[in-house]
Formats: sequence, structure tokens, C-alpha cells
Amino acid sequence: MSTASPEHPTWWKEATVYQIYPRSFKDSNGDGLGDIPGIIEKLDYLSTLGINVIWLSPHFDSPNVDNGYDIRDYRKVLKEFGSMADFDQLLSEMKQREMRLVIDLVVNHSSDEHEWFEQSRQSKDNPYRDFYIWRDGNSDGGPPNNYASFFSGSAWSKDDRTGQYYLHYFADKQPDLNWENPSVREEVYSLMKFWLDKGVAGFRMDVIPLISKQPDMPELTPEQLHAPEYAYANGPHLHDYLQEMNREVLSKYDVMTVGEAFGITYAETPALVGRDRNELNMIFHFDLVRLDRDGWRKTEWTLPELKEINRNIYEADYGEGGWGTTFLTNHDNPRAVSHFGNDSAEWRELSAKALATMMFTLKGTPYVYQGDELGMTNFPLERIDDYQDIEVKRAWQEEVVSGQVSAEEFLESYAQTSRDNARTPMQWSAESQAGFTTADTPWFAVNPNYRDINAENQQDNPLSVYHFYRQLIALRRATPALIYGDYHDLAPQDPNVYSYTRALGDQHYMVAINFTEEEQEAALPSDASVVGVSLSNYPDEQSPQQDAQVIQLQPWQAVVVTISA
Ligand code: TEU
Ligand code: CA
Repeated sequence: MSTASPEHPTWWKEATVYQIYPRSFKDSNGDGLGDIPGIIEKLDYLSTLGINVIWLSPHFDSPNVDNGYDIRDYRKVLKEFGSMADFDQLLSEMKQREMRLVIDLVVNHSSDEHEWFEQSRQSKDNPYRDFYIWRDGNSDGGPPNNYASFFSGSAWSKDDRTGQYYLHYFADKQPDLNWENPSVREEVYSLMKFWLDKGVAGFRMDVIPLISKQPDMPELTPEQLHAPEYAYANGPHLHDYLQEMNREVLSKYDVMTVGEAFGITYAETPALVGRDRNELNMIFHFDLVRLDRDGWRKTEWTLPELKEINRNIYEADYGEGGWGTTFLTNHDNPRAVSHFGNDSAEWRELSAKALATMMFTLKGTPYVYQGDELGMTNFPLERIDDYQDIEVKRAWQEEVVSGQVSAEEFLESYAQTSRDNARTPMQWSAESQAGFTTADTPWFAVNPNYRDINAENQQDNPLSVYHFYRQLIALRRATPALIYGDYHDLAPQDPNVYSYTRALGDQHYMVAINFTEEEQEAALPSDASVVGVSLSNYPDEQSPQQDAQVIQLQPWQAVVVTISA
């Protein structure tokens, strides 16, 4: 069998990325917080899984109002996570295992405790004043405009020292940097080089479309206030800044970049990832993980909607020779199996495997969020005191304490959507605190289901979710059609089954996934028949037969088969 050679093959297209949220990954010293030595302890676990790139959520010095997405010193490791020597050791241990490290670049904003901001707020003529965005209040002395913060309330806070307001799209302790100031951009490029020169292999760029602000920052309309990210994103200089960053920094290293494309429409996508643009390698679109959200409210979703999102993403990402990502959750979203699968005891493993089959056989570089390879589930969040996340706590004040929304309605939605669901400690074993820490109280409670769901028992069980991930990762790595092949949705309107082909040269694969608890069928393309089965989440006797022209699917069954052209 011959295989057509893919256009522009690259290591980061073939990679499997694993996201580590360091405070919840592994605690090595018993203080209840994960840390870098803890990550080093688990590198063999990750390399056995087949991971070759790690994306590390922020590891920098920070007062942690937003768990590290508020950076106080971009060149320093958070002391609870370890030292710079620990970081260097992480890099060298990863290198020995042929793994690469991608770090988080959070430069839309810094912490208000960053030296730049401490200077900036001193006086209007401080040399750092223009590192941030300061404005006078409106004629009533209120905020300069009606911009809203993503963490509730106004996006402006008044600073008594000079009587002016500063802009913060997130918490008041996360002031937005002023990218129009060339000195800000130079500082950012310099800190990027600092980490690249140590050997990091790229960046995940936090809310990167927000760095260029709209000229004059006009008032938002009520519709814009409903989803302000679209009004904030994509300011007129975004592409200039990214191209400059590429010229000054990225083009000098063999690295990958992935932008968190908060507020980016499909139409705007090619300008960011198009092959000749020299901006970003790929972006995270939020349409899929947010398909059942209306503001903070949880809504319903259907399979045809999900397929349509993928079609739109592919057109946008690949239209001009770009590349994309595939992911079902991250540290800002609920657990994949609880969100898109069925996390009841009966269906959890099968549906987690079915979702993984989709993730690794769709187009784009796959990003596994820590614990998803075990089919970890949402946390039973019941009372407001069960939450840690600043986003929820502030929304509670704005919505419930103010009397606009009932506590019940609020808690019912957030229990399903909260970012905290993904932030509970990794479940390593059935030991106390899931083997995450020897402390009596970890920073966040361990999910009570850890005795059933943990890495140790899954590593010992060849039928576990963990081993299914291993197989999928190995299959994708060995199969150019699953990485570079064309995608064709076989039944866009089917509400129960997701079936599609991936083809490259004369390699033809078909994937069929049953998203229900009932038996279903998937039709092959006309004239095609099954040649062989590459993978199924059911035992062999329930896999499709050779020559079959229709695939019978058990509840939550997922299969990857080779087919005749
Ligand atoms: O997230 C921005 C974002 O996409 C949103 O999910 C955000 O978390 C919020 O839910 C909007 O309502 C990035 C980081 O991933 C997130 O952890 C940070 O809190 C945020 O930026 C600020 O740095
Ligand atoms: Ca620790």
C-alpha cells in the first residue's frame, strides 16, 4: 500500500500534547500543592502514555488570585512550585525522554504586584505609566466606559494615588498591559527569549486576541456586553504585533505556538494561522467546548451542532494552509466525560473511550488535559463554599447576592460548567488523597471517586481508559492518514452517530462513534466495505466484520476501521 506524502509535515502536527495544571498534578513535598519535582516524578508515566509535548500552565511567581494567570515576575518560578534549578532539571529530564516543553505566555495582563505596575501606579509621569492603560473617569466620576470584566463588574478600577482608572479585562489584580507601547513589546520579546534560550519549545498564548485594544474603546452595546470577548478581541494591531513577535523572536527558534483564540470568529481565523501569515501555528477555538453555554448558563447540545462546528473550524483553520487543534477540555472547562459523555458508573469508561476516539482521529494536534486519560469526572460541587475559582465567586456576588438569580439556578448551572471541575487533584492511586499529596488537606479537595478512578489501577488493567488512550496515541502516530488525511463527514445530520473518513493517498480510514446508550448503525461510503479493524472500545467479537457495508454499533461503541476506497 502506498501513501501519498503529506504537505509540510512538522513535529508539532504529529505530536500529542498533554496539559499540566501544576498545582493539581503531583505534590512532592507534602504542602498540598503540586510542584515541579512532582512533574519530574511522573514523566515516565507520561512518556509511557505516548506524550511527547507538555503544555505547562503558568509556573511563574504570582500572588495567585487566578491560579498563576496573574504573573508577578515573568523570570521567576513560583516558589511553591520549586526553584529555577528544578525547572532546568525538568527540561533536561524531558529532553532525555525526547519530550518538549511548551509554557504559558500570559501577556495580555500581568499581576498588579508586578514591578511594572507598582511603578506605573505611582504617578502620571512615572516611566512605567504607559505600560498599562489609564484613563480619567467619566463626567460623573464613574468608570471611563461600560467595559465589563470577565470576572464580573466593571473592567476599570480607580487607583487613588492618581485618581485615574486602569483597565483589567479579568480581575482587578490583573491589569491589562498596553501593547501600543513599544517598550512593553520589547519586554515581552525579551522574556520569551529568556525561556526559549533555556530550551522551551514554544508557547500557549493566553487570550492573545485581546492584546490589541479597540481605538478609543467605544461603549459596548447590550449585545456586545453579552459576549464582550468578540468586542475586545482582534483590535487593529493584533496582526502587526504577532508578526513582529514572529520576526523578533519565534522565527529564530524551532518552536510551536498555540493561541487561545478567545473572541475570534471563523472569518478572522485564517489571518492568524494561515501558512504565509507568520503569526501562530494553531489556535484553540472555543465553539465546541462552549456549544451548550449561554453566558454562564448551561444549555443543551446536539451532535449535528458539534459536527457543524468541526466543519466550520476545519474550513477556517486549514483553508489557507494552516493547522488546528483538537481538545475536549482544559483547566477552564468541565471534564470531557461529564460534559460530552455519560459519567455514570455504567457508561463512564465506554463513553470516555468513545470521546477519546473522536479526539485522536479528528483533524488537528490533540491536547489531552491531565486526568482525562483516566476518564476523571466532574467534582460534586454543591455549595458555593465548595468552589475555589475567582470567576464563580465574583459571579455569585453579582448574580445571587444581588438578588438577580436564585442560588439554586446558579449552582445547578455552575456545577456542570465550572472551571473547578477540572482543577481537582490528579487521582494517582487509591491511597489517601488519591496519592496526590501526603498533606491532610490538599489545596482543592480530591474527587471522592478516586478509589475507583485512579492511575495505578488503570495502569494495571489493559482494558482501562488509560490503556485505550495509549493505543489511540500510538495508532495516530503511526498513521499519516489520521494526522494529515482529508476529513469527510459521512452523516452530518445523524443525531446519534458521528461517522467520518480520513484519507491520504490510498489509505482510507473510517471512524464511527455511537453517542447514545442504544444500539445504532453507521453506513459506509457507497461501494466501500470494511477491510480491517484498527481499534474498538468493545471486545473483538463485537467489532465490525470484514466486508461489512454497515457498521453495527453497541451503546457508546467507537471503532476505527480501514475501508476499501
Ligand atoms: O482564559 C480565558 C478564557 O477563555 C475564559 O475561559 C475565562 O477563563 C473565563 O471563563 C471567561 O468567562 C484564560 C485562562 O485560560 C484562564 O485560566 C484565565 O483565568 C484567563 O485567561 C485570564 O488569564
Ligand atoms: Ca508541593
